[in-house]
Amino acid sequence: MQYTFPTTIYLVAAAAFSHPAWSEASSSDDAQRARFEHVDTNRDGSISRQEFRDMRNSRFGDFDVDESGSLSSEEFGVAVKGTPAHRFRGMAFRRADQDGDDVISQAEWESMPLRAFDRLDANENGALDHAEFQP
Ligand SMILES: [Ca+2]
Ligand SMILES: [Ca+2]
Ligand SMILES: [Ca+2]
Repeated sequence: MQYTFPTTIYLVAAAAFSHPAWSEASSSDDAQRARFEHVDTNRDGSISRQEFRDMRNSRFGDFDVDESGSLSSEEFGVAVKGTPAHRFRGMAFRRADQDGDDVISQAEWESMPLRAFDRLDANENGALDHAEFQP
């Protein structure tokens, strides 16, 4: 099953961008700039790997709708709804659930690979500029 793992986890990570909180983002430059500045917490004009990770980690609470401290398969399904990952949500869930207790803990969520960052970092300098950050 290894062959589908990277793509699936990337899709799951990318799903973090499609949360309704940002869904009103139009294609306007202002909306794009606002998204970028939301993630660029130290305002240095680039998004570091850590800033990207912090952004993704902060989404956990949004997806944990029953505030149980973990994501059920249903919550995970909602988190990836409307994204290509939804089709593979069962496998993606089992991959992320490292200890096999049928929920995704915050630690498990935060340990998922940052494949979305790696894909967006076109020049591989470990940071995303405005052109690279196009969620
Ligand atoms: Ca920054
Ligand atoms: Ca939950
Ligand atoms: Ca688990």
